[in-house]
Amino acid sequence: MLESLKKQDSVVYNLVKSEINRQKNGLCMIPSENHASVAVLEAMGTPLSNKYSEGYPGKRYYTGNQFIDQIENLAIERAKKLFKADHANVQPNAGSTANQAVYFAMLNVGDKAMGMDLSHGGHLTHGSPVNFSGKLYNMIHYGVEKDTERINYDKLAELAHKEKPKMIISGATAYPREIDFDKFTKIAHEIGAVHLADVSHIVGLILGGVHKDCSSADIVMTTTHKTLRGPRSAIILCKEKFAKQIDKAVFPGLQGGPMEHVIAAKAVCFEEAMKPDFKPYQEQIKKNAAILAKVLGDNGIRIISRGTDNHLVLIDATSVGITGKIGSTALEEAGIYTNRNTIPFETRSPFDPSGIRMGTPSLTTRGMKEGEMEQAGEFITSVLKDPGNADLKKGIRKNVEKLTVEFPIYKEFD
Ligand code: DSN
Repeated sequence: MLESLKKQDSVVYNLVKSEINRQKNGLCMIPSENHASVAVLEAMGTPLSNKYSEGYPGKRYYTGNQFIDQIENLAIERAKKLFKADHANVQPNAGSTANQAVYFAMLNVGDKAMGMDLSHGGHLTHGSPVNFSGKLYNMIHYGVEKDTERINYDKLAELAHKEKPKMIISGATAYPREIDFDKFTKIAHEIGAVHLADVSHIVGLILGGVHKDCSSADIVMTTTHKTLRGPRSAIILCKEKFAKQIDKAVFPGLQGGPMEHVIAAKAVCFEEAMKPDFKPYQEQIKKNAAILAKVLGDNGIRIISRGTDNHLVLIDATSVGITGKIGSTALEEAGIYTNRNTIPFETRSPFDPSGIRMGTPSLTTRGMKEGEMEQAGEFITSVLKDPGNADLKKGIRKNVEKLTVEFPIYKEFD
């Protein structure tokens, strides 16, 4: 693979190759990342990228869409089957644009909606003041309890009944605990609100049956590249009564020509998620995260909410006397990729917060299991306890590389 690129543009080729090697030789532990299959990558690298297809299958504004229509219909049908959904829109380019489309469909500018606070684990698009969601809508926030660092559903219900938002958004990007989507639906419906479940992070776990289901939500949005292990993109699923509004909001409301090469790759990943090996993969992601949390916790690092129910572990780096930035930078130098993150009731700045977020989807894709997670946990602990020690980081980097050799990602790119 990549032979033509190599011949024609060695500058881009060399950079692409360096990135492939970085992924190969390191431990990619950013919980929102994964290694998609070669079939997914191949679908994206096709001449489908050349085609304009504004509109929807059977109702395009351009000719020549007979095969594109079949591809998009296939993606729609597979998404509906996989999620047991009434309706699927597979055109959103990213999670943010998908959430924009849902807001555009369901709310008027200035309307009240409710989402999880960013610093408690929510997403930028769930109402952060620096994001379109916080600028255009009247967003109120729920968070986690100070002692348990978990959502308190009674308090959430109380807030919803008091504020009466038109839409309640569930879902998070840095919440290590299970989310009870049925409780969100019940609370939303009690006040006549719509429940949007943003399941981007945990979608694979839900489909694999190792996380509570989200099908009671009126609208479900998910990115496709995290635990679902597809292309970098998103979809929206909804009850039939919202289908027209959602479709109109995506196109012509927000987007122009859909990226049909990515839609083809989404169709491929939906099929992969229906295969028998998907469930054991998701089970292993969760087991791996639990072991990682245990090793780090046993080594004296404070784990937010004292553990994890999903694919991610959020640690308080200040518990070992450093910041999230110092810790994640030191880990990067040792070949371990994580991200600095705020923790609930954060006292530091988002640029150099207290926390570090890490997860297991990518390592599990490589075939790593409990034993390797124990090793990773020990590597991480040594670096975080002595982040300025260059020799130590060099040594850990060597050990990381040794470990990764046993768990290759893509032989096609070697
Ligand atoms: N930026 C993604 C994450 O890392 O969780 C969410 O959009």
